[in-house]
Amino acid sequence: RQVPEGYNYTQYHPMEEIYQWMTEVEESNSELVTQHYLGETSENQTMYYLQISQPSNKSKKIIWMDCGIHAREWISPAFCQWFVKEILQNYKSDPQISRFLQNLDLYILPVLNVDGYIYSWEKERLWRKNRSPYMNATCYGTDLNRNFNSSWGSIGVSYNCSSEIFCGSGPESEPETRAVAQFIERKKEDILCYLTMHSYGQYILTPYGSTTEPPSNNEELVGDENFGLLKIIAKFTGTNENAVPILNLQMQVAEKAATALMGKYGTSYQVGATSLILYSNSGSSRDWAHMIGIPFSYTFELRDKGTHGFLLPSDQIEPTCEETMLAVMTIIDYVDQK
Ligand code: ING
Ligand code: ZN
Repeated sequence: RQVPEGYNYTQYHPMEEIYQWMTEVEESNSELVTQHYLGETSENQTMYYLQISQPSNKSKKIIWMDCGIHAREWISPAFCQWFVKEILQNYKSDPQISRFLQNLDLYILPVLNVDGYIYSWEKERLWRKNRSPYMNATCYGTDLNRNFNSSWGSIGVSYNCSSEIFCGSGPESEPETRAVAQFIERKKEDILCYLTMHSYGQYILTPYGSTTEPPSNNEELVGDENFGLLKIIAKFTGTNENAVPILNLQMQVAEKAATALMGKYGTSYQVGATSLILYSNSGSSRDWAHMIGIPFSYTFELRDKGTHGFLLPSDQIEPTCEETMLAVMTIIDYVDQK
């Protein structure tokens, strides 16, 4: 059964159709899906997220996934939609999905940067930022992935509003950033994992991007009693910070995810801390999410490695989403088992 009826998941869709899709997904799966208001963009568009929850009295943990923080990375919203479709089509028959839905709720924001996404469809295909005006509207757009309150403005950013990596006038200066940050902050005790989907480059990136310091060590990551297995790993890691990048739990889980992904079509992903394997940047949502205490936080850079770059042909949507699904399921499964 296609959900909703007739929707083509192997094409890119303009914002209007994605709005429509969200409404129809909710209508056709009202037992599982709720569409919620998240906030408003700088051009007064509405940001919605989908909550996928199986009814239960049990209190559940949360997996958060956002797509489309950067306008031109069209494969990212396509993946969020694919992910929702896969869950809805398979939750009854797939034991892995039905198991984790007993413990976890999924929160999915299909398009974070709505204004930018619309602009990339209508005006400038390679637009990246949001569309907020600066300097008496002489330049437009903040890089929302430089606008979070994690070492804001310190490295890998520009203060020039015409730059692609303009970090805004201050941490959370943009309404889109504030909408996400306020929501995550309110729910953070329950969020096990923060996933943010980008393209391109084929990476799974772990915190941090703003410093080469390792993320919270395994003992901190472990946190509570349920993380028993992880405690054993932590014992071996000890408190030696130099050992953390290799034995860090987030890294290990990401490696497992990359291996699962590769199993599908042989696509190779590199795993590591942003600041160590790429370059440093501050104000990213992934760093911020981990900084405020979310134990697992990842940036995905989906296909490809530069042949098509942001213009990934639509005939690659299906294989990209299929393989990425395996990686994401690996991560969810792991944080569920803890
Ligand atoms: N990449 C992300 C960006 O915000 C990133 C993540 C940061 C990658 C720093 C590498 C280095 O720039 C994309 N493609 O948006
Ligand atoms: Zn991006």
